[in-house]
Amino acid sequence: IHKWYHSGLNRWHGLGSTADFQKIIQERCDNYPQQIWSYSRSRNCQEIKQAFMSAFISKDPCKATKEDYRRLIDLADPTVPCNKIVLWSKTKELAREYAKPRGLVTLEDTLLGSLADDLHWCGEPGSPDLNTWSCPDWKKDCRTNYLTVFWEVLSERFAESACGTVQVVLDGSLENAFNEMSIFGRVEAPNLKPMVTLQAWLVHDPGKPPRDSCSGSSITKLKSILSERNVRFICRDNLRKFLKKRKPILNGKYGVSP
Ligand code: AVW
Repeated sequence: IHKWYHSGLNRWHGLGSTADFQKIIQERCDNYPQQIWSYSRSRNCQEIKQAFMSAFISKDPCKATKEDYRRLIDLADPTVPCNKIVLWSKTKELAREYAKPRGLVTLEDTLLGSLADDLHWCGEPGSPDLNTWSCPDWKKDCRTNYLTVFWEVLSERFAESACGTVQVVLDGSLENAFNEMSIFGRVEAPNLKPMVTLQAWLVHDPGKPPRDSCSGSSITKLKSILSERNVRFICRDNLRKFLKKRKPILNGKYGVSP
């Protein structure tokens, strides 16, 4: 039995904090593109980094609250012009490839989204350090972990702030392209303002048969959640065809086959 086992730092089932977390946050903040500062109010990177760290350092990693991130979010609230937001669920890479050449914005393009993109973090009660051994897993440990709560609060603000037409890229190769347990399903869709239009794009993995479509039951569920909120809904089944016309080269899972 190793020393780290006894320290308890390895007790969680999720990945540990990303090495050099603070340094990465600082660098990403300093290098965040000037021309899109308008998507967030502040650019005091020192202050933002400190607010980020103090949200979770020394705290129980399973007791994250929205309140913990309030100061951080207030420092760099995501604000995006109408008609430019692209949401996603299980389709991050494709959504970004769709958004980028069109000047559209995913959460990862806003300041806080870009700082935290693909990073992991958690602290340990009574310690000034990050736990680099392990962090709580959503399923196996606790839902109120700092990573999950961060994406929830940020996504909530992002969706609330949206105006005009909002787009969402969903994976039609899954049984349920719309999943009520996802952040899109439980946080973003239910926080869209009345009178917003949501345009869903279903994407089908070229190697797999389509399993869900605009007329499938998961999309019907999404439609009913939205109609209760007076959000208009449009659904299209073929994002890949649309992408092919405008941008033929795509890499990765959703790539266009030769
Ligand atoms: P998912 P969701 N970097 O693919 O609908 C790292 O099922 O739940 O999609 N982790 C992230 C990031 C990121 N940039 N963004 C979200 N996560 C976490 C935010 C989060 O815990 C965007 F606006 C999420 O549950 C999308 O419209 C999971 O990774 C929406 O949330 C991805 O699960 C995608 O969330």
